[in-house]
Amino acid sequence: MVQVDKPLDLLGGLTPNEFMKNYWQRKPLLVKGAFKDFQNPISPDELAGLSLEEEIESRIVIENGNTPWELLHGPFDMQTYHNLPETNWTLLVQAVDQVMPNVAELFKPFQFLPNWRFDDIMISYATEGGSVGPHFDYYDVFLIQSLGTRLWKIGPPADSHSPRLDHEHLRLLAEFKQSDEWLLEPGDMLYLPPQYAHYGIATSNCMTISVGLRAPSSEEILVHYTDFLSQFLPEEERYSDADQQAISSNSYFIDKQVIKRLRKILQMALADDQKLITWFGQYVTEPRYPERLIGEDISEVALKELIKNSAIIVKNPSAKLAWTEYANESILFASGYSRNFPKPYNELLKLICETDSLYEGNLANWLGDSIALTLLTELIKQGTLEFFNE
Ligand SMILES: [Mn+2]
Repeated sequence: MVQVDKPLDLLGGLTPNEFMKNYWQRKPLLVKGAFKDFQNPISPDELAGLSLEEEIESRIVIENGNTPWELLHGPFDMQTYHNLPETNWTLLVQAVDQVMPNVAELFKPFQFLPNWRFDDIMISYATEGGSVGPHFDYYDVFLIQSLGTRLWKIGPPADSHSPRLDHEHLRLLAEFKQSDEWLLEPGDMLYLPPQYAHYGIATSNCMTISVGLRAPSSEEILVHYTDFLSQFLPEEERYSDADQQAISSNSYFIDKQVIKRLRKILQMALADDQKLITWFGQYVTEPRYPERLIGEDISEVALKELIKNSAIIVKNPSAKLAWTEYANESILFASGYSRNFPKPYNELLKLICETDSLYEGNLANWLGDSIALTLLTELIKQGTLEFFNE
């Protein structure tokens, strides 16, 4: 349980309630000393090491490269690092939470937010002067300073009409109007709502951890949901106009009745909340790197035996889970799939989503239950859950 009316150092003494009411999605919040005695979870060398790996998404931005704000895409090799200038470049590594459990721990202080809203933890290392330029993002972010110092210049919200520098990949603002300026030291945190212009400049070699959120765009929602719905729509369901009157003139004219008939089709299609929640849960639990969910073939009998012999089951760090209730049922979403259960299984669904590990102790009530055992087996086969190897 999160105590939502208890002041937190993380939020500069605000309670989660106050933060949500006054800052969330509204305005930036600087918190000096958000993390007391902050331990940097990853060294610059380790971060650079990750950027050499094939399956890890990384970028380097060089302010004065072959082009202004030159963007390089990983994986990199040692030669890349040898060729970099002394200063004014930044390395950015995506989804570090999925490969370093101690980085994934940084989601935990933010449990007062809906879990599905979290995307990934991106970590950047910048040499002195390093920056990715003045820009804005469409997502909320908590920027935690983990090493060295970075000066953050903040501007008013920008949008798709704001003038931008001509850059193929970076949303760089052509005009940056500064309204605030803050120097972040290790353990400090800056919360930025979507669209706020920001310009972070390393004032020494520094690292910043970005706990990033996501929010699907209206375009994404409409395109993906209607695509999901299409599987339930038979061909015979179509525009029909038995009430059409014979036309005496203006046969080329599209009259208002047509819009009414079209709207009715759309309203009928969009009225089903069960389909909407099912699509949404599947959509937001789709893994970013599905190839990392390996899955293991196992029988229910064998699984039960292993658990009784003290096997520990953990979530694959690339998997995503969520659950909900609809009408008389509960729904578990696991890495893009969903399955319905009778409501007495809520406790099990909650346990699977929330706990760090499943073992004989916390599964005791469920090991004799065939539905529960089938579910656990399926999640292991699918790769959302896996055996913990010490
Ligand atoms: Mn940004």
